[in-house]
Parts: sequence; structure tokens; C-alpha cells
Amino acid sequence: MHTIRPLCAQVNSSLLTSDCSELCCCSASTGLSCHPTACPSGQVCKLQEGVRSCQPAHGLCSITVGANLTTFDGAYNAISSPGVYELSSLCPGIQKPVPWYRVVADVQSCDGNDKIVDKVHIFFEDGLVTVTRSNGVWVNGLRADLPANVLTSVSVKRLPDGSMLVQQEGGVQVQLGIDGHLDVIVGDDHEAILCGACGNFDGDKTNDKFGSEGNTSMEKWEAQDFSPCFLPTVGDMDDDGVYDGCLLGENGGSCGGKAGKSRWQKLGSTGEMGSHRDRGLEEWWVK
Ligand SMILES: [Ca+2]
Repeated sequence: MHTIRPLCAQVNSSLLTSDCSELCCCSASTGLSCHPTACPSGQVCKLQEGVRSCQPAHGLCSITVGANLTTFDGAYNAISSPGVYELSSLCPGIQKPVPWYRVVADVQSCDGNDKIVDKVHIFFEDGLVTVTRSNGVWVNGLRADLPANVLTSVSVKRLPDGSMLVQQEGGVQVQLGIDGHLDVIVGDDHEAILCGACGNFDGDKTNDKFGSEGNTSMEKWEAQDFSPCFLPTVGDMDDDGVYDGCLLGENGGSCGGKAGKSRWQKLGSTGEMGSHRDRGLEEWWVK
């Protein structure tokens, strides 16, 4: 349980607000005073036996600094390559007992440092929210100020420790720390209906499959609508459902590999994007 008492020194009683965003202290000397607070990463605000507190989340999927992923069921997998990955969504064809969502994480190695989640895209039934660890928020492509109820059932706020918290009412929580640690938290009503790298959340970690290709297995979960140079080709689908097809680059080179991975590396290493920078277009790079 999250210890909140230190924030309420010399108090007669303390109370967390309904979303654990404020801690109110009552003392004989100072009266009632409230302070911003938040549950630590990986914990959720719960009401249990009449007492509200921060408790470890049951449905928690995390990517640490260094890009090690732990599924909802506790299986581990290292993300060996930067890329954009499908973390979690309702599986196709599921009759919707909970609101639909899809979480996509952009894993990068910035300035040669450890791989981290640099930004996360969260799709909801009524729109798209993108947050970056540098405190940027976009809602359906428009920059937003915080705090904000950005969609009908979704709010975004910055927590006291600087991390960004996206909350779907009664559903999914996504928290991105300024260090690039990412938590995805779902309620118990999401059990066994989820797809993506975070697993199916059925309590069995042995079936959170990542493919059978060792340290390249996370490629299976690359988000096809974000991967550069991905062009499905009829008849080119692998057994695992991943296409080998790839768009030829303007330099005439073939991407090769799965889902344009080589193309991505080529863009970053041969200076092709650098040539755009030379033309002064860097100010238009999508952040
Ligand atoms: Ca499982």
C-alpha cells in the first residue's frame, strides 16, 4: 500500500480524494489542508473496505528503461530494436464488455542511451491521444494543454513526479514517466480478451507468445500502421501473419527484412533524412 502519511505530518486524520489526486489533512493546529498527490507507478487508486488507497495494480504491463517488457501475466521479453510496437488492445471480434482501446508504444534509443518509450499513442472509441515523455500531448492531432478532459471519457494530466497519466473512465490507464518507463494498467474486466505484446491477461504467462525467433521476436508486434516502408505484398505473408513486402525507397534500394526494418535503419544511417535536414525541413519534423 502506498504510504501517504509523511505528507500529513502531525495530523489527526487524512483523506484521499476519489481519484487519489489530492491528499487532504486535518489537524487541530492548521485545520484542513490539501496537497496534490498521485499513486506511484504501477499502482492504482482503490476503495477497499471503505478506505481509499493506492494499491498494486493487478492488470499491469510495463516497459522499463532499457526496454524490457513484462506482460499482464508476468512473462518477460526484451525489446531488442527501436520501433513502434502494439502493446495492448481488445482482440478483434470480441463482443465489447469494456470500451475499445489500443496502446501503441514508440521505443527509441535517444542520443545513444538506453532504449526507452519516448511516446505512446492510445486509440479510444472517440479519438486518439498521443503523449510524449517530454510532456507533449496531442489529441486527434492537435496539441493540447493540461490538465484536460481531452475526450468524452478520457483525461490526461501531469503527475507531481512529471509523468503523464492518461485515464479512460472505468478502463485503461497509461502512465509514461519522464525517464521513459511505461505502465499500462487495465481492470479485471479485461481478462482474457486482450491482444498485443502485453499478452492476453488470462493469468497464464506461458501463453504470452512472442514468436519463435529469439531476440527478434518482438518484431511480430511492430505496429504496421507506424512502421516505415511497410507495404504488404500478395502472397508474401509469413506463417505468423507478418508480411515481408516492402516499398522500394527513392534511392532504389529494397527494404528487405520484415516490416521494413532494414528500411528504417537505412533512413537513420545513410543520411537520406539528413539530406532533408540540409534543406531546412527539420523544423517540420513531427515531434
Ligand atoms: Ca497469458
